Amino acid sequence: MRVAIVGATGAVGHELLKVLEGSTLQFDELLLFASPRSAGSTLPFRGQDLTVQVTPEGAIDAELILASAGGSISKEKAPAWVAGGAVVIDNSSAFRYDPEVPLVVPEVNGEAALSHKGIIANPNCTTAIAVVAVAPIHRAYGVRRMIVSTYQATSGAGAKGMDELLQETHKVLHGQEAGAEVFAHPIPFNVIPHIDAFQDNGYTKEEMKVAWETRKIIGDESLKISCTAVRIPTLRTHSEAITLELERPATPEEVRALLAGAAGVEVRDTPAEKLYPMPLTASGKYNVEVGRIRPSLVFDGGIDLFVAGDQLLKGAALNAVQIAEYLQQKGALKARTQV
Ligand code: A2P
Ligand code: 11C
Repeated sequence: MRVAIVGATGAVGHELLKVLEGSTLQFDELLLFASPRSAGSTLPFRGQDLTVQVTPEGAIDAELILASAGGSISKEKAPAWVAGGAVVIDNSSAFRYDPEVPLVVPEVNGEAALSHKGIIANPNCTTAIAVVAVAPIHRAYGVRRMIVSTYQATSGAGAKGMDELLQETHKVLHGQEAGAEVFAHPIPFNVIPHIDAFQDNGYTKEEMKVAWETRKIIGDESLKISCTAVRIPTLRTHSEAITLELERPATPEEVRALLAGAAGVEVRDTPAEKLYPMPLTASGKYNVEVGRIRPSLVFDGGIDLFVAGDQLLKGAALNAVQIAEYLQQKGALKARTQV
């Protein structure tokens, strides 16, 4: 079986290579694709230097394609990849809201991946990180309303976003004025409540993605969700303050015990020892850190919590590889000759 990464040279692409190195996914060959700018460069994988190729116009000779080159590339090319027989796990938002395309976080709705028609969508990073913590609470106590405020790292805007943070911070520290190309305003020493385009309802698209995608993954269209998405000057890991109104009241102790047994979660909640979720400790981790679990002062029986999850891992590359591992474990990922 051949696996291809489209967008291999990007921030998520690099993480896909690292996650695949340690993955249980069985495959014979890894093919790397990016734009013509990177053609001929090499990236290390399991002791070899693999050459990056130009993404072809039509089909790719691989059974599994992990796409992370952005929505327009996926929209344009994924139909040809599927027609060529590949299963596509797409990291972009191009197909997430198509009712025919499953939107999957394996810990929450892995079985949805089995009904794919060629494309499986990987969720928005902010959403993936939130649902790992919220879905078990929803199953046990019924979430009625969810209010989210995010603290999103520059990695959400890809390698160029992380570069802008470093370069512009360097400028400020050397007495120069910071500029902005990737972000709407200079990011050093700032917070920017503007991620993706503003919508007619006053929310940004990033904020609406959290609402649309959480409902689709959890499978409950009645869930009311409001989000404020904010970019902060960190390199990686998105953090989120989440308030939940519940159908059945829960205590912090019950929620802590529930999440201690939940897949993909690390409960980090000992405030007396200064232990709570932070980008500093969550970056590079596969599990999403969850802490500051306390009773809501607004919703009786509700819960407030804080999560921090590596945007490039659970928010992107790791989740994509976990979907592939799930498909293979279920016998749903086969060499094309067997299809
Ligand atoms: P390249 O490095 O050659 O520009 P990020 O999200 O970190 O910005 O990464 C985007 C990824 O998408 C990179 O691997 C980038 O390759 C790739 N990419 C950008 N434009 C294209 C394109 N037209 N065709 C294929 N890959 C592309
Ligand atoms: C950000 N969450 O932090 C965005 C990036 O829907 O895949 C991911 C956008 C998406 O900028």
